[in-house]
Amino acid sequence: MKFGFTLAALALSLVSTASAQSNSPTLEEVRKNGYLRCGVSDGLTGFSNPDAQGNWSGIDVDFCRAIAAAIFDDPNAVRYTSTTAKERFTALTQGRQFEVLSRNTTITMQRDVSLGMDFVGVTYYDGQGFIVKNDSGVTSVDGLGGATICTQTGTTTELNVADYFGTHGMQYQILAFDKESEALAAYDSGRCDAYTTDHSGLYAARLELSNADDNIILPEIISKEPLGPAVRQDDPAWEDLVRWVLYALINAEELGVTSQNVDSLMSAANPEQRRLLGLEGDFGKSLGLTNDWVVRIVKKVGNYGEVFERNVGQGSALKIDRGRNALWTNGGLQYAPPIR
Ligand SMILES: N[C@@H](CCC(=O)N[C@@H](CS)C(=O)NCC(=O)O)C(=O)O
Repeated sequence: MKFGFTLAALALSLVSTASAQSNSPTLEEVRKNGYLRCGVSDGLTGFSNPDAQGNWSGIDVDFCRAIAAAIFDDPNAVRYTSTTAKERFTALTQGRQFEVLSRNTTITMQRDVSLGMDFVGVTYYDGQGFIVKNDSGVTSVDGLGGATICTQTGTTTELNVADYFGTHGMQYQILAFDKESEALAAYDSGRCDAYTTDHSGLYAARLELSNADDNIILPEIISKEPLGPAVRQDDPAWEDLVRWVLYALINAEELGVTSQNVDSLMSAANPEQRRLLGLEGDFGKSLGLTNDWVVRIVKKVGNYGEVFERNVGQGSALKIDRGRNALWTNGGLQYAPPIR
């Protein structure tokens, strides 16, 4: 009897410790290192871009900051590694250079199924577009027959051009570069008639050109580019953690929880808010975190809407509309399963 009681008391005390024991080797390694390693781009405004002091910002960066906030209560406990479009997947899988790839990466079947990694969800619904010079007189993609088009190696962008021009019986020539800066410089100097990439990337690219106003983004979107973070396939508990950080950001926006009001919601009566904020249930602990994991994320990084507006929306130089990235409750596609 006594032994049984002691065991029960021990079990109870284990359950009530600050954060549950994790069954994720990746989380254990991240904790031991004291920081998350995050694979990002070479520099893409709005997504992952370093300033002159080497401080990174962008949606993709904020996603890693949110994971670090959940684990360490410190969004700055992240080390960033730049990786090219071509090398990003092997850097994650074979190279094990980082625990999360958060680099404007399109989810495709081949990438998900054949490369030893899994995507956790969509951080940004994008599609491919084109930018051309005003004085070319081109106003739609139909006018690009026979054009030379600049883009980047190892991207879906290259493949979509082949599909689109092929199916529309249009001639074209691709000039592909390893780095975005090289592709853009080639377009800027007139070596190419058009530059093509994810539509969001065109907004960023336009700002880098010698005279932004001399260029227009064509109206057509020729592909689906659902962009999302990826992790290695060998640690399902880590994958769950990373996936639920994304869902937490989206759910926080849907439930009206912001960096500004999260403190005042700690006495909320709404059961959905209570579960999100760890006031009820053991959802954080089920991920190997503390139950206030979402409070940590939202306080330090904000909810999905705040992250979007700050980096690519009205609070940024890009001024991209929410469009498809609005919440499903506002006619968009952003939708996260419930915390319950
Ligand atoms: N989403 C596409 C394109 C990704 C891509 O590499 N885009 C370029 C142009 S927006 C880029 O990230 N450039 C910045 C860099 O290479 O660091 C993919 O996953 O293949």
